[in-house]
Amino acid sequence: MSHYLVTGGAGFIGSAIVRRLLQEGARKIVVIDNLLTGRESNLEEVRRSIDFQRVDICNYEEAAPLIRGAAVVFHQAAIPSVPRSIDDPVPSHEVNINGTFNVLRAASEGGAGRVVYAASSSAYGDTAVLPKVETMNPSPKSPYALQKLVGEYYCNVFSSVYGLETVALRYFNVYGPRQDPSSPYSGVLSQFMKAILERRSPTIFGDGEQSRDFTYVDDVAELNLKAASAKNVSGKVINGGNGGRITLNQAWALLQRIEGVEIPAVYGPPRAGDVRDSQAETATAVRDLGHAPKFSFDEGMRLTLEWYRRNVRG
Ligand code: UD2
Repeated sequence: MSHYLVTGGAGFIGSAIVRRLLQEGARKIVVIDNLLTGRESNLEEVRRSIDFQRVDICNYEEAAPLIRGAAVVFHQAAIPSVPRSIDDPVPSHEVNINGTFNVLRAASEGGAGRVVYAASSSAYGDTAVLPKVETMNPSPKSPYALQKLVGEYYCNVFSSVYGLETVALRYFNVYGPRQDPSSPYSGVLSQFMKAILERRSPTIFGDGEQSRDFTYVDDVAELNLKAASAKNVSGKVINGGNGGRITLNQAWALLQRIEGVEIPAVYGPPRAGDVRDSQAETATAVRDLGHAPKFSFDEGMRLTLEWYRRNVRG
């Protein structure tokens, strides 16, 4: 029986894909994760329904046999974070470029059915126009953005040259339950959630008027499943966003309103490599994948905050 393979399946997004696959009745799911940023606890209640392998995608010899023959490979393993890639570019280069190459090579040589790749909206950089459309020229501003873009190009080349089915989904600032708030490189909303529950000020880099198209993790998991089965999409790049645009000041204001507290943010210097504004054009996902996000920002934030309240110690 052919299987689903999720690289980075113990991570925040990968584990959401694993859960969604199980809901759909998937029988055989193999998870590859080196547990650098992923955690086995993210898979706690589904652990016995999957085959978890602590393997690094940079180790081709170990990863390739697991990828061989997969019906679909959901390639989520990565070292994320723009500032992390600036502070320490070598590991993210290794994993995001060479690791992705390994996954594509193993999928191609091993006859896998399709690779769905976690690309990033950071590839756009600062565009003159919003929302950002897939036909715009990429303009990466950080090592991370460039690495993720190289992965997209590799997907496209593996599709056209080797006939491997690939789809690249450009995620737009994914947030939700299980996003790890503990590192300075963690996604901003996870850090905001922790700060509000601890009743302390978050740090906002810049004036807080930069905006993001925050996308709820369950919508991204659903998008992945649609991309796994859609027809005539091989080699394509498709935005995985919500279609809206929220400033950091608005996001922090919403959390204060929900909690009924007033805690001013602390403002610091803007971050190197940051994109100013980000918003997805979602028409391609609707047209090619039949996907439209379900979670409004307000709903996603409330669900996420409840999860952090129950699961993250202040
Ligand atoms: C980028 C990508 C996103 C995803 C992510 C993975 C863009 C627009 N988005 O997210 O799609 O690939 O990388 O890491 O490129 N900030 C604060 N305080 C904090 C932390 C962050 O103000 O404590 C600011 C930060 O300066 C930025 C915004 O919040 O302006 C979002 O930062 P982030 O690290 O959550 O995500 P971002 O946009 O780099």
